[in-house]
Order: sequence, then structure tokens, then C-alpha cells
Amino acid sequence: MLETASGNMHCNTAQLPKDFVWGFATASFQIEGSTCTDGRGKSIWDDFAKQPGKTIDGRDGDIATDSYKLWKEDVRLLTEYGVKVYRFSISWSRIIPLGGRDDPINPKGIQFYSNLINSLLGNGITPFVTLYHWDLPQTLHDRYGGWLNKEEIIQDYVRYAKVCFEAFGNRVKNWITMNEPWCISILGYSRGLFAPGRSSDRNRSLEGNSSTEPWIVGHSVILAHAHAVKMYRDEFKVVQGGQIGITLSGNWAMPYNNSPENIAAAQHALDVAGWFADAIYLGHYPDYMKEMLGDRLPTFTPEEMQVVSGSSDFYGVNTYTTNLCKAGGTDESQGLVDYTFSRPDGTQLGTQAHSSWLQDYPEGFRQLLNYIWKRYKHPIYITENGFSVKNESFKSIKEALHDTDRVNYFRGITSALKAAVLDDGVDVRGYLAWSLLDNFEWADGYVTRFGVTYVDYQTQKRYPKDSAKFLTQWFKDNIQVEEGHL
Ligand code: BGP
Repeated sequence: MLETASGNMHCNTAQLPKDFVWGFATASFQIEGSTCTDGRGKSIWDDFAKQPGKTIDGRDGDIATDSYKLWKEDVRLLTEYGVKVYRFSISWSRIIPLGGRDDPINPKGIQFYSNLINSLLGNGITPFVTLYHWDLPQTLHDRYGGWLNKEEIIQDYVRYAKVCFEAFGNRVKNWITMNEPWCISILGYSRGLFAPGRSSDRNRSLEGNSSTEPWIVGHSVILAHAHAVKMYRDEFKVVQGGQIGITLSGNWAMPYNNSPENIAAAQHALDVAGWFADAIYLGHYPDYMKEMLGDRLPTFTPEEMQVVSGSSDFYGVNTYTTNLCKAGGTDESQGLVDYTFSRPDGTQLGTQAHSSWLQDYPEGFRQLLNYIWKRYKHPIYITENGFSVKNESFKSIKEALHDTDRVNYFRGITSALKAAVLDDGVDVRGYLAWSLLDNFEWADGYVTRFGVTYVDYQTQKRYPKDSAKFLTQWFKDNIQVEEGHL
């Protein structure tokens, strides 16, 4: 564990390097809507979100923030906020509606993203493109079980990636293969909270086996990622000159107190994140995962490991909070370590967000960055970070625009970011806040809002919140200016 980093967090006046990039992140299913438009095929989230009880407000992604139609408005906001980069994801089933390697490509899907990319570049904004942010084509799930079928899914994913590199790689130089494999595996195949909603808990799902499926799925995701990276490096990188990597979940874990069991529990929480990171950056699964899961954890053949090891040019991390970890309680063999936000003396770690799993603790953010840098030694991009203000959906628009808790969150985070980069020497290359807009927050429907832009879902009108202004100003003040751009 690293020592608390709060000491000199607020006294650093130097600036981040001039090539440091910042911006916002979104994901296709969370913003696009128009799920039946221009030949898009179904994704596993389309029908899942419509099943009773799967989203807390009973709403689905059919309209979302209507960004398939209103994307120019989104680009206008990005320009107004003065970002350098924008991270969005491509909907696989817009590009290849049936998903598979022999299935036809949809020219209208290609055209949509091509227009978006051109518009971003025309406005001086660099695209960071995620290939997979959880919206698997439904057909692939129906045909062969999707991520459960390693042999099939690798081939289909690699072909999809190739279509994207061919269509957009002349303009896109920053690729992210997968968003948060932990969520794909654990929330989709163990807890049944995310599509395809499989779980051993028969109150949640009629199908699934939580003790085996998440590990099989995680393994397929790593291999599909690694094969796509290999193909990119072999066939595209030299000509196109881009970088490619993966984005992993990464909340900081601290022991609840100094008991050896709780210290171990905090390390176990980090090791579960290491399920993907250790394989990709260190070339093996963490010992803890191997001990915990035994032969339920698939193994890599030496040939597979050769493809997996080193298969990321950078470390993309989505990080939101810090957990105080406790031994026992939650079943670690399901990849879940029990945690709390209440310290032993009863005080809270930080301000509570609307999301039950999120409190504001910027020191944890700095410690996480140090941990990743020391352990994995790859340049870091923070590919998501943000805060859902409590009950924002129940406030008037006017009130919601003054999102003070989010501003305070970003104030702490940006200060910790600066300390990590300038004082600790962590190689962070970019920061992307979640999210540009309020959007469809998966199982939380539209009730939980993470946007720096308020979306009125009646009119789809967008309104910048105070947090947008804060981030715009902060990055303006805290990144060195390139000569000639004063
Ligand atoms: C991340 C996802 C995002 C976003 C965010 C907020 O894990 O990559 O897509 O949704 O979490 O969390 P949630 O939507 O669960 O409230």
C-alpha cells in the first residue's frame, strides 16, 4: 500500500506537459439511440434493457441522448468546452449488423462514424475510439453464445476490428479494443446485472453458471483483444502510425483497518483488476486468481500467451472511487471483495454520489495512478472518471446545472492528477471525464446522471453544468501552451 498522498496535493502550481490531452468519454449504446435506423442490427443491450426489472426506471436505450441524430450538437459542445480529445465507441452492430466474419458490412454505419470523425478532426479534436463498449451484436450471442465461445468470437471480433481499421484508421490514431472486461464478465455473466444477464442466481436469470462463465468470458475477451492488437500491429500500425490499448476498471482499494485479513482483502481487490492487467502487461494471471479459482480459470497456451503478453501500448483506466475492503462477507470467488465507505470511527470516506458504489476520495485516485505506474510501467490514460450527483434527476434543470458536488469532485481529482504527474512522476498522458452528457447509465437507466452537460430527455436539449465550465477552465490553466497557440 502506498502512503496517503494528501500532504502536498494542493500546492503544486506547475503545469501539465503541453502534449497532455483532456476531453470527455461516451459510449455508443449510452448515447446514440436510433437502434433500428439505417440498417443497425440488434445488440445484446437492446432487448435486455426492455425486460422488466433490468433498468431501475424501466427505460431502455432506444432513444438515449439521440446522438445518432444530434451528433453535430455533441461536437459543438466539445468545441465549446475546448477539449483536445473525445472518446466514443463504435457500435459493432451498426458496422456489421449480424456481427459475424462472413456477414455484410453496413455502409451507412461506416458513413455515420466517418462523418463524426471528420467533424471532430475539422474542429481540432482527436478521436479516441473504443471498439467494444458492451454492445455485442445479438446474433453472435444467439448463434454460439457470444463471449462464451472463444474460437468463434475471436475470429468475429478480429474481423470487425479490421473493418474499423480499414475504414477509419487513416484518421483515427488512438484505439481502445475493449471497455472494462471486468464488467463484461462479472456483471454480465456472474451477477446478471448487465446484458446478457446470465447468473446462477435464479431470481435474476434462467440461465448461467456464475462459478465458471465469468472466467471463460474474461479469457475470451483478453484473447480477442490481443489478436486484434496483433493484427493492427502487423497490418496497419506501420502505415497508419497509431497506438492501441485496452481500458480496464480500476478503483483504488484500501484495507478497512490494519488487520492482516483486511490488508489481504484490499490486495485481492487489486488482484481481481490484475486478472486482465497482469495477463496483458506481465504475461500471466495473478497468483491470487489462480489459487482462488483453480481449474475454473482457463489457462493460456504458450502460443496464446505470446500474443497476449505486451498487447497494449498504454494502460487505459476507468476509475471513479476508493473502496475500504473487508475480508469475508462477499464471495471473493465471484470476483467481489466486500467493501464499505465508512471508516472504523464512523466517518465517511468522502461525499456520497447518487451511485451507491461511489464516494469522492481524490487521494485514492493518486495512489491508484502510482500503483498502476509502478506495477505495469506503461503510459496511462484515464479513459473515464466522473461523479453522479445525488438526486440530480429529481432537481429542476436550473438547480441541476449548479452541480457543486461534481465540481468539488473534479477539483480534488485534478489536483491529485497534477500531484501524481508532477510530484510523483507518474506517466499519465491524458484525462477523459465521464461523461460529456447525461446518458443511459445501463442498469441505472436515466436516473443516475454523470454528465457535465444536462440533458432534458423531453426535448433532448443540452445545458452545460458548472462542472463543464470548471474542467474547461482548469485544463486551460493547467496545461502548458504550445508555442504559437497563445
Ligand atoms: C463505467 C462504464 C461507463 C459508465 C460508468 C458509470 O464502468 O464504462 O459506461 O456507465 O461506468 O457507471 P454506471 O453506468 O454503472 O452508473
